[in-house]
Amino acid sequence: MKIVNAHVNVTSPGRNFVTLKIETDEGIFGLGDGTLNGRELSVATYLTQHVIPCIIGRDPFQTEDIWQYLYRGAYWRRGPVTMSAIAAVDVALWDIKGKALNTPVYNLLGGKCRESVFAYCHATGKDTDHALEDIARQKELGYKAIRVQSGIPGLSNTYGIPKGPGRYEPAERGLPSEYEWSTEHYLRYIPKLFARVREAFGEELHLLHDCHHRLTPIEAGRLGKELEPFHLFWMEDPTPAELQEGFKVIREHTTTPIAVGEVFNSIWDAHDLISNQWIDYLRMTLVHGGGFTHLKKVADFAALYHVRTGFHGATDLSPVTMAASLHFDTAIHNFGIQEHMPHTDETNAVFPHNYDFKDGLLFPGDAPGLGVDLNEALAEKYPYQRAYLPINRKLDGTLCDW
Ligand code: EZ4
Ligand code: CO
Repeated sequence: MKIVNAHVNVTSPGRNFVTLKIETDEGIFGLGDGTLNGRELSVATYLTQHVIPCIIGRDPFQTEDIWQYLYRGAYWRRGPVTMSAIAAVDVALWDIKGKALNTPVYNLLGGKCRESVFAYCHATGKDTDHALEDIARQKELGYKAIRVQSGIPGLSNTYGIPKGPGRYEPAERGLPSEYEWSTEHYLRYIPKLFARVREAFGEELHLLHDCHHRLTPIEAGRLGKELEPFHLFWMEDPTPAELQEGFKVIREHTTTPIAVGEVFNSIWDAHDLISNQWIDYLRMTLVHGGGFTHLKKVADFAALYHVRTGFHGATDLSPVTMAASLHFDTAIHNFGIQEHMPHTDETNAVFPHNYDFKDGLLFPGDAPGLGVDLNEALAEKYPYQRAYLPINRKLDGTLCDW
């Protein structure tokens, strides 16, 4: 089998998505996601101008060699644009393999380690009462694990908290808006929030929390320690991870489990975090982490150190990545949990898929390949629109970490 054609689709059914479609001489095609929030067109151009011409004529079954060719052959290694582009190719090739062999991709990765994928969702509110109401709503939908975020008293707006009614989407159209941040206000409030949550919902519900990289290691240590009585499933992205040994400081101060890595794109972002056992869950995901071929190696390495996966699953990862993630989650031994932020109806119509949600669990479906398609005629009705994540400033105007 040979790759005969490939093209990039950019569409915006509510938010932007970049999808690579690879076609073969046997009429089988595969899909890969290359969406990079706020930098979508750079991946689209990288693929169209620099990658697609190099893969035409190759055997789509050679996923390892093509991965190495794109990673080592480019000279410039790593980085979110490069690794998202490589991921788009890699995931599309595994989709082709599955379809050619008439089997779901999870069977190619190791087969079923479990029947379903444990998922967590988001509950948010502008204050504690509204957060509690949203938790109740999410529980009704069947979720047994819920990430809880809330507006912070004293701050007029906070990232992750919807400004109005309707479905929340982190990327906002137009140029980046600006939000407020104060670590002092935040650290005073969050332990009280979780005390109220446990009081209202008891011990059984799994609770998660995302710090969005805003704390220093010692501040994260303090927060983790104060949250210990509430037994969180994890505390996410406590501090930016460029300095991996920063997590040693956090670890020395708290037993609250730590998750990090939604912005990672290579094992070299996580090597020290994993091998020193400074984290419990790795959030690096297929689309930004080089696809199945790289993530499988990363997950196997993490398994040696008792680190489990907790893939990023926000709406900026397309249904192609959600499908791919569910195959991966199903097939690896050290799966931990999968983030689930459902896409809009418009997005689901552009990407018809076989995966399913029921009672807090996700199911990859049994269709050959990934089990996800792209309705290109419908996608055309939603042209790209500039959109960015907001930026965050401290009350004195200093720009925050993300
Ligand atoms: O900020 O997906 O854990 N989930 C998150 C998300 C991210 C967005 C950024 O692209 O932190 O809300
Ligand atoms: Co996060």
